[in-house]
Parts: sequence; structure tokens; C-alpha cells
Amino acid sequence: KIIRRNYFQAAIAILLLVSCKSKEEKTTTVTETEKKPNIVFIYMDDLGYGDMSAYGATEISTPNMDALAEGGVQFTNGYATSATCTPSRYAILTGRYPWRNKDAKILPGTAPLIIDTKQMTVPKMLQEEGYSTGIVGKWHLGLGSGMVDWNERVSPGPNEVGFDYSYILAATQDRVPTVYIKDGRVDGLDPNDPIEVSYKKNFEGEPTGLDNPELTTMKWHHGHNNSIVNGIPRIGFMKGGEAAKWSDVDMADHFLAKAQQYVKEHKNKPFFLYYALQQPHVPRTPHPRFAGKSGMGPRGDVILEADWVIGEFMKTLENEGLLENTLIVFSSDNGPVVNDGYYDDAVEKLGDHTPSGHLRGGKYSLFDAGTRVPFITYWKGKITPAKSDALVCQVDLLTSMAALVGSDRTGEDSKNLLDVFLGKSNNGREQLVLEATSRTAFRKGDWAMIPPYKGAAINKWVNIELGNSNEYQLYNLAKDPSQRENLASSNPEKLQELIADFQEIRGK
Ligand code: NG6
Ligand code: CA
Repeated sequence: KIIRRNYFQAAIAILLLVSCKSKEEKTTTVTETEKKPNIVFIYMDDLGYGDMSAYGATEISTPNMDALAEGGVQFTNGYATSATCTPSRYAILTGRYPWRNKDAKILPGTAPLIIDTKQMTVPKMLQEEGYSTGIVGKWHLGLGSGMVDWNERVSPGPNEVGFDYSYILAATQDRVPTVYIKDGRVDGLDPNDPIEVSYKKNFEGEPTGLDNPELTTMKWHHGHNNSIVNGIPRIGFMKGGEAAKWSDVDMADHFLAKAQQYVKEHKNKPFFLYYALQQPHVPRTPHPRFAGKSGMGPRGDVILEADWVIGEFMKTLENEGLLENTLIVFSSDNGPVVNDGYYDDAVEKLGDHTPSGHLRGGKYSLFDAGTRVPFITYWKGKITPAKSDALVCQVDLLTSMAALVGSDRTGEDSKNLLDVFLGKSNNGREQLVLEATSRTAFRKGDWAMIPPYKGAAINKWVNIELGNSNEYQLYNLAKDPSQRENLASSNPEKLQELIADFQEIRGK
């Protein structure tokens, strides 16, 4: 009997070896004998290409973000799909261009979930490969399927599209409901003080930013004049849920603690953590430890706060012995904006800082600063530090991460750029469709093409050039990264080439 068992065990061992071998040939990166790496996406909200010292900022210092850039691959042509949040977040999770989904635009806090629960996502793919999956931070992809009762479990949401654990803010820091939601339930809700939320009308007797400016500690500039929470007027109306309301100044610490706890609790099994910070989106509410520290007003202060948070999070990975087995992808969901609806000194105290760096435009823009963002991959001991000018996009992460962990899942618009992300190759994408508030443009090689669009050239509220023009625009980004010289009429062949390729993907 014993001998038979030994034979049996030996046979299994041989089978395992053989299957390892064939897997190895197929994928190269992770063999069955190696523990699969943890994957962490650190995703900033509205951090611009020029907001980090590693990307050229001289007026602000971001040592912890820079450490990722200096120890990893720092991409200089790394893109979000979109110049606003919801569509970029849709794409990073689904590997699908957001303009394929008509609902992928800036969502109110009451919008239904816009990811189909049958859709493949990064966390679902990783669940299939045995990963624990968690999200901490900003969601902004909708919740529920229509009429949400915030006093019941809200679903479908992150848990239904691949996350085992979710601790989120529903939409944005400036939108109601201003509460955290843990696995679909409002955290800390007192059942005797139910929450009501509306984006249509106020609840009787509730103060608003419009009617009660005397109750606000931060003044609204445009929009943002509905319900007041913690002295800050928000978008949308909310009543009740007093005990569950978040503290804005503690949000960074709060999410950090959740992210650290997640890492500690899941370190024995491969995990994926999508850590979506809220900075430097409005309202900018630095913890008092950081208030005034940048000399640039709250926008600079929350960038310093976020930098500190990232340093603390990295320390946790290090102390838990996980750094050598964790791939970190750091990026931002869209380009920068200085005044996004509140008087918060961001404009007055900006000084010589240029959040867009040398790029044109910003958040909401089809010019490059709308979508070209800081983009870094970091893996201690595995990635050789380098700067890469390969064209990469967040939409590529699904297929690339699948290749990393040995899954054959792919995303509809997601390219396998694993070797580029690991710094072994410089062969990025050839082309990329860019999106800004439902308009699209095209990048191919060094060239950027913006079709004609009606609408204002500049959004005066936020003071950003949107890219709208009656003419086609064509720029050579290698020679003219600031998109100053429109070459459409002097280079009609290039223009036609880009229009044709663009239309093939985008449809006419
Ligand atoms: C806009 C808001 C802006 C910001 C943005 C979403 C107004 C006037 N402006 O509608 O402040 O919240 O939506 O930003 O309400 S994003 O980064 O989540 O896309
Ligand atoms: Ca954003």
C-alpha cells in the first residue's frame, strides 16, 4: 500500500512538473512554483503630469511618489483613456474604451452601476487566478440599478464586479452621499437616522450652499451649492445619516488605514488592491498636519498629504516583507485642474507651479494634459529602473496583468504590454483613442489629431483649453509637446492617415 502511494505521489509530481513546464513556455513570467505577485494600483484623482517632482515640478516636492518613479519604469507617454474620472476608471478596470459605453461619463452619486456584471474586469480575472481582491477609496462608477435605498445593502457595486472587499466613497468628495460604504453598506449608519439622497431637489428645511452661505467654511465658485456637509457645500442633496458622515480632513488617514489593514490581512495569499486616493480633487481638505505646508494653498497641501500617504503605504509593504513580490502601478485618472468649483486659494497661490507640466490643456481637455498623466510601474528587485517613452494606456492593464499571472483573459481594447510595463521592452502601443467629455481624439506614434468640435475653446469656469476648434488639429508631439503648431494644413497626408485609422476604430 505504502509503495503504491509513493508511486501515486511520484506520478502526481511528474504531472505537476510537466504542467509547470508547458505553462512556463506559454507565459514566461510567473511559474507555478513561484508565488504569484501581489498587484497594487495606486490611482490618484486629478494629479497632473507636472504635479510630481519626478515629472519636472520644481515648486513642490513629492519624494515618495518620486521614489516609485526612480526605482521603477517612469513612463513619459502614459495615458488615462479620458480627461475625466468615471470613463478612465471604467477603462482601467475593464480594458475597454469608455466611449463604447454611453453611460461612462461623470456620474452623480445616485447613478446606477455602469459596469455590466458580466463584464470581465481586472479583479474578476485575478479572482479566477486565486487572488483576494480589494478596493479602498474612490469608486465613481455608479451603484445599484436605479433607485438606491442607502439604508439597505447597495448592490450591484464593486463586490459584484470582482472585488471581495470594498471600502469606498461612492462618487467624488464633492458629491453626496458623503459617507463611506463598506461592502455595500453605509459604514457607521444609525438605523434611527436614515439617509436620503437626491440630485433633483432639496429636502425641506435643509440648508444649502446657495441659500445659507453663512454656514459654509469653503465658498463655492461654480456648481457645488447644494447640501452643506462639514461646512463644505456639495453637489446633490442629502438628509440624515449624521453619524455616518465622513470627516473630510481625516479621509486620507482613514483610507490609508484601510489599505494597510487590507495588506496585513491578505499577505499570505496573492492579493490585488485597487487603492484609489481622493487627492487632489476638490474639495481639497488637507489634514491639519499638512495645512499650509506647501505654501500653495490646499491643492499643494493635499498633494503633500497624498505623497506622505504613499510613503506610509510603501512602508507597510516593506515591513510585511512584501515589496519584492508586489507589482505597483501608479497613475492618475485625468489631468489637473486648479479651480474646479471652490474658492480654495489654488489659483491665487499657484505661483510658478505648472500642474500640466509642459503639456497643453488640463482636465476636461482633448489636448494632451487632459489624459497624459504620471504613470509608473514599480517592483523592487524585478523591474530595472528606467524612463520609457513607450506609448502605454491604463486600458492595457487588464490584458497585461492577465499575462503576468498566467491568465488568457483579454480586454476588448487592452493590449498585452507586460514586457513594456516590466521595463523589458519599449514597444508600446502604436495608437490610442483619447476621450474628453464624450469627444474623442487620436494619437498615433508621435502624432496627435483632434477632429473639429463645436463648443467653447476654453472652459472659462476652470480656465482650461478644451481642444475645440472648427478645424482639424494635427500636432507632432516629439517636436512640439506643447501642441502649439497645428500642422493639419501643412501635412495633409499625415492628417488623412490619422483620420482613416481613427475612423476605423471609432466608426464614422
Ligand atoms: C464636475 C464638477 C467638478 C468635478 C467633476 C468630476 C461642477 C461645476 N463641476 O461636474 O467639480 O466634481 O465634475 O470630476 O459641478 S472627476 O474627476 O470625478 O471627473
Ligand atoms: Ca478625476
